[in-house]
Amino acid sequence: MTNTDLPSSQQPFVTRVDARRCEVMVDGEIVSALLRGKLFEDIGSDKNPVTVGDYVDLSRTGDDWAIDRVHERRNTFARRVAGEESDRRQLLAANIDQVVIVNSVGIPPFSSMVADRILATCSFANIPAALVLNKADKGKRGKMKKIVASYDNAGAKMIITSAVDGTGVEELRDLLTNKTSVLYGLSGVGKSTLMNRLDGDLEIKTREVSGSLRAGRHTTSHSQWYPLTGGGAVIDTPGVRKFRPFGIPPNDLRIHFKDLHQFGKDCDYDDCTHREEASCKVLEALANEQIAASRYRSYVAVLEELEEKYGGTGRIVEKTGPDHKARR
Ligand SMILES: Nc1nc2c(ncn2[C@@H]2O[C@H](COP(=O)(O)OP(=O)(O)O)[C@@H](O)[C@H]2O)c(=O)[nH]1
Ligand SMILES: [Mg+2]
Ligand SMILES: [Zn+2]
Repeated sequence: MTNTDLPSSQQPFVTRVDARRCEVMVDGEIVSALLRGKLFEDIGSDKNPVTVGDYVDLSRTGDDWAIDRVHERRNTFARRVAGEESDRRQLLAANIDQVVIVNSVGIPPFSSMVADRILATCSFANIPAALVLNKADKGKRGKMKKIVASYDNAGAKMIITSAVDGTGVEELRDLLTNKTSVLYGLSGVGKSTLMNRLDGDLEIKTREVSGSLRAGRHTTSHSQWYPLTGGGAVIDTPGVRKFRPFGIPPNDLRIHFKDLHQFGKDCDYDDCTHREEASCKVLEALANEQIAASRYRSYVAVLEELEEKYGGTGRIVEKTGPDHKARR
């Protein structure tokens, strides 16, 4: 992508969302804007009508700005809402170039379950994904090698970093420059430290951007857009341990575990779920250690979760939100 695709200074876009208010970048300045009630009328299965990265139309009511319309989205990064509202989709970001999943090999320990759920979600949403293994200064070599090997054919670039000794920081900067990236990772993996190491201005910028608008509010529970000095932007999202994919029909999950699918496409049954089926090529590859056991476990866990949600493997009962039509 080129610089011209970055958020233009003309079209306002959302940099942060709260319950009934947003922060919107308008000609290089952040303004606070209300969400008009009508935005909530046609949101389908979505929990939230507006997300970070959305391009919006604004209007003024007295001294206040309000969002009238959300432009058609190029893509969405989303998860299933937890608990009672689990039939709904929670948008985390829109119009992004990639998702960077940040993990730690120190404390907290690496979680393949978190990474794998997001990788499948990104594949489904057609968004490139990369994996960062941070705190390499604390990781054991053998353990890190094993993690890297388990993602060999999973369809994501992997970068090993340390915000302490600077390992991989240049490579990470290259990955992020001139793109809009979602940073996803559990609290404590080192996202903020990495960003500040990568971009010395970022801390100052975030403080500038926050100003009085955000006084007294918690920043950790919301997605937040930050510009990078070298071009591009990152969207910091609060990581949850149980990231539930939304909208993937159980039967389609197979193709979103790319390393499994490499073998699974040759299974005897087109709809092989790779569990008990006879002469299943995935089970064979698993036995031959051509597929990481952790990846297979993640696949089965997500598949069972989706089957429970959909009432079986084949039935499709939910639709994704109204992404593909512009809202009026
Ligand atoms: N040893 C080590 N500690 C790190 C590294 N990166 C971050 N930390 C520490 O991990 C803790 C959490 O970092 P923070 O950036 O707040 O994590 P976030 O919640 O993902 O934003 C802090 O105490 C950091 O100093 C790293 O590469 N190595
Ligand atoms: Mg942080
Ligand atoms: Zn199979």
